[in-house]
Amino acid sequence: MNEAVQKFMEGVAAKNPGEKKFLQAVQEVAESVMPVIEATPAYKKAKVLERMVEPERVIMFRVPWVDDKGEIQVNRGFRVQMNSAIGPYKGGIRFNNTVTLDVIKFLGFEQTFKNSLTGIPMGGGKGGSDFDARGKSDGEVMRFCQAFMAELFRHIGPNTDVPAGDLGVGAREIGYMFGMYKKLMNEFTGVLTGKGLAFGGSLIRPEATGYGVTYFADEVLHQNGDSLEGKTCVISGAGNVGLHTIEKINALGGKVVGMRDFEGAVYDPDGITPEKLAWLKELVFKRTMPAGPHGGYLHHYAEKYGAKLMPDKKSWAIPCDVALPTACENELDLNDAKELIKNGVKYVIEGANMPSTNEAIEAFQAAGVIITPGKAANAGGVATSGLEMAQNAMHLCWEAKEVDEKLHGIMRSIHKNCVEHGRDPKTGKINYVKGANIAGFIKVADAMVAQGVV
Ligand code: 2IT
Repeated sequence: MNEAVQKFMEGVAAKNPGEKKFLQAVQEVAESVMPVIEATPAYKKAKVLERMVEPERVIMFRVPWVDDKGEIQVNRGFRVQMNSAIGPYKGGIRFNNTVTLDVIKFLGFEQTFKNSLTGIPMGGGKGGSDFDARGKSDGEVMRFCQAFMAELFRHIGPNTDVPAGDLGVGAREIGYMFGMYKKLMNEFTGVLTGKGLAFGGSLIRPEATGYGVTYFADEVLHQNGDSLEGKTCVISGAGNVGLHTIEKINALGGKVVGMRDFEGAVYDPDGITPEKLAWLKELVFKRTMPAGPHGGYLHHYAEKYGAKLMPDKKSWAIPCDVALPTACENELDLNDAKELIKNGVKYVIEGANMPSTNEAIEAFQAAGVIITPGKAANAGGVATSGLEMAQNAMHLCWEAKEVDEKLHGIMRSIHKNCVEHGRDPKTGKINYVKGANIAGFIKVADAMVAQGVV
């Protein structure tokens, strides 16, 4: 770590004790942007990075609700409004038992740079709760969402802060939260994205993150004179991002042979074909349908299609050309990186937020493996949320083709931006981590300088 970064990180660590994930996210960005700050007196004088690591506002609240047995449950709610320099706060809501203030702060920090990269005017924010929908009835999920919104509604709005989904928050949860917001405010506005199509949602929003990840992968491979055609790919989380990534990889001629859920990995050397994927989507998405528990888990897939079940294994044990982490932060550590490198991986395209540890990133880069960060590669989700906001503001709906083309164009432009800011002038090699951080940073920093000390 260079001296300026080290000094800066000591200050951030002292102010945010124990917030390991937030510090990890900040360090990765600080290492990339410190040289830019040192070379730009206006950024240095305005203390842009010192301000960026301090959320504009943190809201933490009690969420009491009554379960099916009549017992009172108490969860904790969060909304971190990180940075509004370039637009209203924008970012998802995560419902998962791993959610803490540290997690929401790291996600809000990442979101600020990601949203900047999309080119759409959106600031950074993130929210969530330690509530976990697994094992809860539909009525319980609804009552929890209503209780969560009964506090959150006073802090958000279509021009203030526009939440969306993340882990554990899909169409069902967004619907219940939107209903409560509308009731409390007596106002029908695009205050959330990822809404149902019948009430202001955008076509392609459910598919957008996974499609965007694949469009980005396609650009990266082309930049290297390569293509997805015939490539062996492995994802991790088989959720909304993962399943739509498989769909688009199939469409572009690649083959996905591995994925995982919390029970372990599944290896299907023949590939998850469009037919198998259709069945798998039913299995996974039925789990979050209203009216009771349905659906199943990956072991059902393994049983049905004769794939190899690898209990307690990560998908990184499966040999591949392209690895696409699509689950959650720090799901790919140094040991996983070593195994992937040993097995000949060429590209790591991050579909999740901060899935690789900083040590894993260093190992990939040292081995000449191209790694592209989530804040660039998975930005298609929030970009399409931005397109949903635009449609809501105009009170109209675009056709799927139009949204998809816009998404594709945005992913191309993010890639171009990463290449421009990540290319080493001496070797010509592209460091996508550096490129994404610098490109995302400059826009926010310029806006902060222009707006004075606020
Ligand atoms: O991590 C992300 O970019 C999201 N969860 C989507 C955020 C959004 O506002 O669509």
